[in-house]
Amino acid sequence: MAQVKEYIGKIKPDWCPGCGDFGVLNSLQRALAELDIAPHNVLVVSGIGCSSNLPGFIHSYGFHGLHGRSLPVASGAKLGNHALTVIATGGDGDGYGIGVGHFVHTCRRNIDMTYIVMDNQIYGLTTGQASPTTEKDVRTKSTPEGTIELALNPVALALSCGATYVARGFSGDNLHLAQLMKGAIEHKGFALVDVFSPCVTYNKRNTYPWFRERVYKLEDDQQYDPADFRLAMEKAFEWGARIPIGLFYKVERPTYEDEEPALRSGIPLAKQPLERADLAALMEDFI
Ligand SMILES: Cc1ncc(C[n+]2csc(CCOP(=O)(O)OP(=O)(O)O)c2C)c(N)n1
Ligand code: SF4
Repeated sequence: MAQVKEYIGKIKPDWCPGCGDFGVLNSLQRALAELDIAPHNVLVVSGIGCSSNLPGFIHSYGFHGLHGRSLPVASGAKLGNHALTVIATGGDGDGYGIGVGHFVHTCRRNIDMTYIVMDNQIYGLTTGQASPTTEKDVRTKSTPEGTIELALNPVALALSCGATYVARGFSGDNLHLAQLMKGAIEHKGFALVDVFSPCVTYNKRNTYPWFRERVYKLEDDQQYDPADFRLAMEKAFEWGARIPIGLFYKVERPTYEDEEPALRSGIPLAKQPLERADLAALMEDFI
């Protein structure tokens, strides 16, 4: 097994002291070390936000792109070299707001990669506006009289769009979160790990104590079956005095890479010889 220190980047995180994203970074480093995936075989891709700075703090390949665009970049990289372990990271504003269209389509494509969303229910980087997961009626800088819109439900959305591994963790429980991430990375297909990752500076509602009072682990109920789609959907909507974390759903289904003709040989595109496509035959077929 590799050492966690092998995945520590040269740049120290500049997150506010106590930010939940520290726990997410530590859990990801632990998961990669336990899986013994060498840093040069890992690519971490993000958009924009406090959370999206994560690729700069981990020792691996990294790409810090545009707001909301981590998933198309990650998908392109994965299809270009599907031997890589590709992990997209970011915030709830990045992934469930501006990037939500990409999220929907990446779920249904079932590309074999992991998406970790540091869900702090606020825009942190831009100093405290409401995000898609801010609960209804919550007052923020951009909603001084309370949010009018309903909060988006990331777990239910991922389930309904075809994601094949859907989990939720809490950055106040790093060991549990690391296990969920390990499962996501090992899973063959698109995996979402939504993480309650408190913004200690701008979200004074969804704090560590607020979550500690409410979260419970799905796996503590031995009857819970992560292969049961309906049950997963039911649990996705449980929110209030008790909020479930853990593995909601896991199913095996062919990945995009399995079904893409150009990858049938199993050889990554990046390593295939360049050949001219037979355009005449294609035109004959379609025009
Ligand atoms: C196209 C575009 N629109 C808006 C912004 C401004 N912006 C930067 S980060 C951000 C939201 C960050 O929130 P989130 O993704 O939840 O990440 P956090 O900072 O909370 O980790 C916004 C609106 C931008 N950079 N680009
Ligand atoms: S503003 Fe919030 S999300 Fe951003 S680093 Fe500080 S605590 Fe974390």
